[in-house]
Amino acid sequence: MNSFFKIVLVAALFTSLYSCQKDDGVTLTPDRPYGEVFVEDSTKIREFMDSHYITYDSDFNVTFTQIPNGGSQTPISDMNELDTIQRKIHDITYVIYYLKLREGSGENITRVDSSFVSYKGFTFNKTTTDNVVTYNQTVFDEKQFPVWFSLDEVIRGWSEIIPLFKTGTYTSQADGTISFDNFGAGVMFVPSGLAYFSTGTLSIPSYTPTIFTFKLHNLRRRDHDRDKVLSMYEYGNPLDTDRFKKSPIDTDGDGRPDYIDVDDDGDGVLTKTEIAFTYDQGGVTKTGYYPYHGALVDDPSTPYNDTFGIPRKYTGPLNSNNKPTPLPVDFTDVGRIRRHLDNTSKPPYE
Ligand SMILES: [Ca+2]
Ligand SMILES: [Ca+2]
Ligand SMILES: [Ca+2]
Ligand SMILES: [Ca+2]
Repeated sequence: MNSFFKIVLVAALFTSLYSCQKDDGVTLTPDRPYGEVFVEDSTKIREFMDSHYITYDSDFNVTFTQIPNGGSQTPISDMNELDTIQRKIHDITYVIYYLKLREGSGENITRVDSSFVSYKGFTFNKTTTDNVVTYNQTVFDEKQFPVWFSLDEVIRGWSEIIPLFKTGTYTSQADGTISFDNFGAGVMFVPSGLAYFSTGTLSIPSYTPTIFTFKLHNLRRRDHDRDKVLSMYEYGNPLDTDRFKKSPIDTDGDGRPDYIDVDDDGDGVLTKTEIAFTYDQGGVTKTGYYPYHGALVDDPSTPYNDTFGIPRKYTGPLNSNNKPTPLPVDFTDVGRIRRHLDNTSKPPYE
């Protein structure tokens, strides 16, 4: 992960810990209310968008320039590419502005994947002298060459905005370098409550909104708990397109969401055991794992059926012995509930 974000995260953790200590003789200023700071940040962000325009080159390197007196440039606030999302966090509804300069032609990234991004982050400061308003921009971090970091480990503004974009394409050049194209590219205007808030950093004052330009070059799906089910499928019901706006599901209610729980249904059997199957390969018994979704067509070169995904949970009606009546195992219905997410299922399943 990018060291900058790591440092910021660690700093945020320490701050929240220390702010709870009242009896060590140190007087600490309590954090300001999130709602009050958000109103203040929103005003600053809107003033910036009203007074600046952007230009960018073919590689989506963006420049922000203050509109001169009488200038006819289109302010950011009037751009067609400007959009907002709303998120209920900290008991208030945040409105986050962002520019979708290009969505990207590749895969959708989720907030539990790793992203390969280049970016630039800056703060801005407005001063008024003799009725003349001047803005200073201060770049606090920049990566011209992409770096990896996981979207569940960075500031909240990133976790919310980056998944609105897609990756692009890349081609290897003869000299060993890789060129990226058609990637998602944008700008986000992050209220401090979804970034560094009271903590700030060495170069970002407390309660200061930040602006990031970014390009999403590539992604890597993660399996946080290594239970053989990708985190993007464990976060919530994949049929629910809004699932990443909600809290992650916790099937067994032990306080540990499924994507970081090795035994999702809490039945004492590891998820990776529950989704394992064995097959014969040249007289040798091997172990495979059902993918969340099976393949569309069976690959004849593999000794197992590739169209199988994680089977349906065991849910027959109770028989006279109070045991579930066996049902045919279903590996393909997209609406099926996966057995590793079912806290009533017990092995054996079939
Ligand atoms: Ca997993
Ligand atoms: Ca759990
Ligand atoms: Ca899990
Ligand atoms: Ca289990």
